[in-house]
Amino acid sequence: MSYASMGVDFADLDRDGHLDFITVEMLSLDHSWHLRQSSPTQPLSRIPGRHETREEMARNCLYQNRGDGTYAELGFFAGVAASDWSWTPVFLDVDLDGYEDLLVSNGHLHDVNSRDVSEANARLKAQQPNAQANLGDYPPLNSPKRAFRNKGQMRFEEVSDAWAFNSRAIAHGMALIDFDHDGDMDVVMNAVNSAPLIYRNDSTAPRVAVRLKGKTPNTQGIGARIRVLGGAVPVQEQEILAGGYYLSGSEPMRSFAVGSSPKDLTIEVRWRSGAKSVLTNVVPGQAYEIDETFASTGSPQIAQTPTPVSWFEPLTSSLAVSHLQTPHNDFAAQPLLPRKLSQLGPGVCAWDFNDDGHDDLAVAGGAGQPVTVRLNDGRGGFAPVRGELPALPDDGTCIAAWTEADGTPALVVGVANHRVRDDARSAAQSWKFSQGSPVPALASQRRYPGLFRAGRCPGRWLSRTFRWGCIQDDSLSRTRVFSSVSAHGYPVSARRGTERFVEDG
Ligand SMILES: [Ca+2]
Ligand SMILES: [Ca+2]
Ligand SMILES: [Ca+2]
Ligand SMILES: [Ca+2]
Repeated sequence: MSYASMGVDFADLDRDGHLDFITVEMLSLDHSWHLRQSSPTQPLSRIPGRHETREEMARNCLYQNRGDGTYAELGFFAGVAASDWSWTPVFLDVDLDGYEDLLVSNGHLHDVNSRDVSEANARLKAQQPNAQANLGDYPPLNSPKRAFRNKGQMRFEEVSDAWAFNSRAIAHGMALIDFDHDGDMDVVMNAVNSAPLIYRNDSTAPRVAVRLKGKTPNTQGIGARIRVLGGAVPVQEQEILAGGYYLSGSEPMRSFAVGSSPKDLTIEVRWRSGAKSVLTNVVPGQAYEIDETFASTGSPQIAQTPTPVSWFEPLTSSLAVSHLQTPHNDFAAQPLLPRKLSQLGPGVCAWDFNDDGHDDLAVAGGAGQPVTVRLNDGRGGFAPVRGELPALPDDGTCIAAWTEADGTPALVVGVANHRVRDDARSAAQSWKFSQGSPVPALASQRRYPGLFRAGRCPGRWLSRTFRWGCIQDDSLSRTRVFSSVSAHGYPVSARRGTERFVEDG
């Protein structure tokens, strides 16, 4: 979730019938600004599954509706993670190709996220304890307004300059109005200490415009949903809103892309009362006003929550494995991390540690927690392994198992090195299994087929053992296959006896 969530807007960006949405923040698209700015806020310690402590990002977040009550956050993937100090995001199909594009108002009178100025103020305060920080010390933030064209499939390209939507006036509110009555929505924004910004939409693509005449008291049809079928894409749907943008409200009209060869162009309106209007043989290039008086009657629609189909039976309680998560502020040591790495969760792997034909489960622990091994009884039950494994000195990361040539199962666990850095400590711990019980593998016995280890961050801050790779034996496969194993704990996938690991220096 965006930390400040300055503004929000909704649209079905991929035309799959489900509303997607964006929350905007303050991350800059300008590289030098990006490096100078940061929020002074300390991050929350995230508790998995608790939404009130979910991770907060100093950037825009774009949520794709999966249609099952969950969302995928695609800000970086979509190319809309940064739009400077933003206020109002507006989804508007500017080029009328059937897909809503994104416009963002931004800027601020004072760039109070400037770490340069904050640092200078802190130095001054150290020299002159009575000195007061002055808001005027922070320079104005005259960022260009931002436009992003929807390329489809949840990808956007930044087109602020190409679309001449790049004024550096400080703008907060934004509203849509068809000023020139040509059926497309034009844009107006306030500009602090100067004249408002008015952008005429010069798209020439075919369109139809729709206004609603609702029954009293909802005469503008607020909340009604308008669908256009047979236009530039099979179905377009928009809702008439009241307000919704930062201190701004738009004209209650909607514009739809017709495309070059419309087929059976139809407008459907689902009114808040449940009534429905259907208009067929719609002609492109026209503005339609649809009157609720002539709509067919109906009942208000109640959103149905899909009932999930259960394909699995949860066995979590029989595992009796709880992850120990000790809060840690990764950003204190590495302020440029995009997100925390200390809460990725442990690796897991399945292997038959007692050679009874049933794969057992091993889970790497958090800092201060041992690796947990559960033996599978083949009937859905899991029992603790005999013997104890010691607590890990830092977060367990990846975990992998194999069976040695003499038939002895072995287990290796990566150990992170970011809470208390100790470069002398081993980056991995390993055990062999004797009749299903773990026995520490002494250094002299560590006959890893080879282990490749790698850090996750450049430099020394969070080095070592966040990712491993498996390199298959040349002599067997004649090809090298590098398979990365992330800290999320994807198990190493290799046939018994064929896996070979290579350890870096
Ligand atoms: Ca969608
Ligand atoms: Ca578009
Ligand atoms: Ca217009
Ligand atoms: Ca077993």
